[in-house]
Amino acid sequence: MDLGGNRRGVDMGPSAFRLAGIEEGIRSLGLEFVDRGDIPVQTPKSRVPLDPTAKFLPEIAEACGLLSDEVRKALDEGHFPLVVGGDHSIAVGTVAGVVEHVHAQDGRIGVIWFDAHADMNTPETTESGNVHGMPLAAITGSGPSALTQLSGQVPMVDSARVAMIGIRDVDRAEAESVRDSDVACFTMREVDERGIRAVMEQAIAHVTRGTVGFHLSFDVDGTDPSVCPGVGTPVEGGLTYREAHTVMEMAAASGALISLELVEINPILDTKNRTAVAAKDFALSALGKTILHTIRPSDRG
Ligand code: EXY
Ligand code: MN
Ligand code: MN
Ligand code: MN
Repeated sequence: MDLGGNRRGVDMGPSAFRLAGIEEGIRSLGLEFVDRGDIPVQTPKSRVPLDPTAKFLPEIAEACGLLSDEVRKALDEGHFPLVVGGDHSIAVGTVAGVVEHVHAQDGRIGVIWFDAHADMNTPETTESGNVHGMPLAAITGSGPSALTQLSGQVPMVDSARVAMIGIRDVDRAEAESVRDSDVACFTMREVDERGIRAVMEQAIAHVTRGTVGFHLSFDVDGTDPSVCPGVGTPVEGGLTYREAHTVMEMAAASGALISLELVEINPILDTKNRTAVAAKDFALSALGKTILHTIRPSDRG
């Protein structure tokens, strides 16, 4: 879902992901696959947004409401929701659906936010007015009201149970919001210094403390643009292909991954569907495909 927030094209992300072979990949893991189709997104009546501080918010909120119902239904039916965007603003819908399902059993969830960006702007702090820079603020209760009310719970997720990984591009006012929140923010500097395994170990411990599990919101622009070039807001110096797989493999191995979304795949900015193919491979790692399935790690010293 991309309502012209920053670049056209992410609306084709789901098609590119299907073309990348996600169904075959999932079936090759011996898992069932149900394609629940695309969420209809209203085309704005005008390309000029009503509110320049939260562009196309009514259309985004409506689509997130539909997405939330679909995600909750999938979980109620015992399925694992794999959501593909589409703009990162869809995360409000995905998380709302997961929260509604889990709250029905008195549970709480954590969130791992894999991204180059903090996505914690609000209409008051944004420099672009693009809602894809606001979803985590909405999810933790400080974003645009039309989004925070989605699940009827404000905040949907306790910011103390959120961990961001890959952060390297945060706006000035937004950085204050991140600092003032209880979100655990693992920037690329920490990945460089401590390694992705140590960061992911701490992130998983953080988001599973007192929760029934976690949602993984994977913005493909968290990887380096050389890995996923087809994104609307690329930022140099991201995670490598193997580091991204490590994140996914550790999420799978944790046994606490409740749901996954992959967002910001933009085929018109891509070459040879590379970004959707990489996203498909990351998704399969999150669903349990690791090299361990085929060989044992060398335990020789
Ligand atoms: N912080 C910038 C803004 O709010 O416009 C850039 C946000 C990019 C968001 C992409 C989806 O991760
Ligand atoms: Mn976007
Ligand atoms: Mn994002
Ligand atoms: Mn991003």
